[in-house]
Amino acid sequence: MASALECATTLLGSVSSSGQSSLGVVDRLLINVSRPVLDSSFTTGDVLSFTGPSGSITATGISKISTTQYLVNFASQTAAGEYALTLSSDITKADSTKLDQDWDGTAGETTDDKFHVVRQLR
Ligand SMILES: [Ca+2]
Repeated sequence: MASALECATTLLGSVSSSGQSSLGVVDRLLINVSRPVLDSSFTTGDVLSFTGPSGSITATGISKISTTQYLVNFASQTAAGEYALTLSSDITKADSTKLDQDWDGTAGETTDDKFHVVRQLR
């Protein structure tokens, strides 16, 4: 039984050496998972699709910040518009269960439990 959001995201911009964000430039997506993720279970292979206004974007790496926070890294994007990310339900949590994005109690369903999100860059 799931009651909490499994994943949520935020688009993050580049941070310069002075610590300032450059507006209109993004190169990372922050993924917040509601429960800890098993080490090494979240990889670029779990990024099923990632597209922006200029087309397909390649995830260059996954960085672990904590067991519930990961960054999807990609080449800097500046185009305003929609960015859509789909993650595989194969991402495994520390309790060995997979994602249950539709909260039906059955984890890891190939279609129903994919994580899909659209974020706007303005
Ligand atoms: Ca499910």
